[in-house]
Amino acid sequence: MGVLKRYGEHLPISERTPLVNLEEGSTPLVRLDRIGDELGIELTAKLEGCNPSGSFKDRGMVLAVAKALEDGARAVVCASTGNTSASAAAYAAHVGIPCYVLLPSGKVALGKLAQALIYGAKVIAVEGNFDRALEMAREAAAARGFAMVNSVNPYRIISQKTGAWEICESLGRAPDLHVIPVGNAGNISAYWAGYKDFKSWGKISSLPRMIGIQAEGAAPLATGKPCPNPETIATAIRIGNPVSARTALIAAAESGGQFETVTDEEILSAQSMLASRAGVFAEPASCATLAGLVKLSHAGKLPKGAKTTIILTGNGLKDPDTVMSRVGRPIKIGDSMEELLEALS
Ligand code: AN7
Repeated sequence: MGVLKRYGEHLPISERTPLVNLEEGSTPLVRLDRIGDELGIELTAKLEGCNPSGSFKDRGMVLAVAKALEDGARAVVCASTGNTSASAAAYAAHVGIPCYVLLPSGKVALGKLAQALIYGAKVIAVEGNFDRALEMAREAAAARGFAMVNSVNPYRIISQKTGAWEICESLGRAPDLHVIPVGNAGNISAYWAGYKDFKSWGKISSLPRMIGIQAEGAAPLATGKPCPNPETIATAIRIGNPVSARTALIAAAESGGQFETVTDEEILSAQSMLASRAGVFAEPASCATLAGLVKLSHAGKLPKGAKTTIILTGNGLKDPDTVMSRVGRPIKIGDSMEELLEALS
């Protein structure tokens, strides 16, 4: 069941809203016991890479596109570090309206670019970073009367709250620590709002501490300083001027949480750890969460036994390049059993 159906009563939909559905949401919440034991916490991961376009963006995009249709929009437009464009293109294709996406040229993972193109979006590579592309997309939306489907669109954030609701329903409570990668800062804002909803509806009694992880080279919230030239291997979160900075800072402050930075090296090492010790392959931005936990653990700042949920926002298959440049190669053999048995030893 897609999120509009599963959570329709809590979302701003009317009889006139088309119930767009790619069966997004209802993603697995997986226990990662081997890694959790090592860190001394009870660790679960929300596998948002299991969404139809392979990232959490689908949760919000489904409502944004449904509302665009309801409002009679002729097309949708977005700027993106990759996943928003893949998601927008998928939903636009599903409902049959044009999609225009602006990408920072040369800085989008291969799988995401392939997705936007195969779904049939018009893809425009901007010689500039994401922050500039977003400004241009907003102006273009206004100039052409297209629906803007970045997270400046309030429906995106509202519908992304469903992730928090699902976690609470799976755990029967909220986690103690909610750890999430932060780029444009919409998702951390959405999750915090979602947890607060569930508390105000009497469905949970405690709220998690919100821990936002940024890449060291793109960390305006963690450092409190503007970041005009963001740079990180985790291209999804290569963002210097987050649109939802204010609500993200409030989420961390209200919840007793914090922002933390991790280096590209720590991100890649966490990606390997997740894959090889949990069987979970997530894209670099998502792995910033585990990198952050490892860092906090080394600093002795991880409460023993804390129920901790990391949001693995995107599928590892979206970005094979960062993996292939550092893993081993297959062992090449001929077609003899002798060579095979030798290779197996
Ligand atoms: C895998 O696609 O901004 O803090 O344009 O793709 O809500 O921005 C993607 C962001 C984390 C950060 N993990 O979420 C885009 C885009 C992954 C992401 C984030 C993104 P926000």
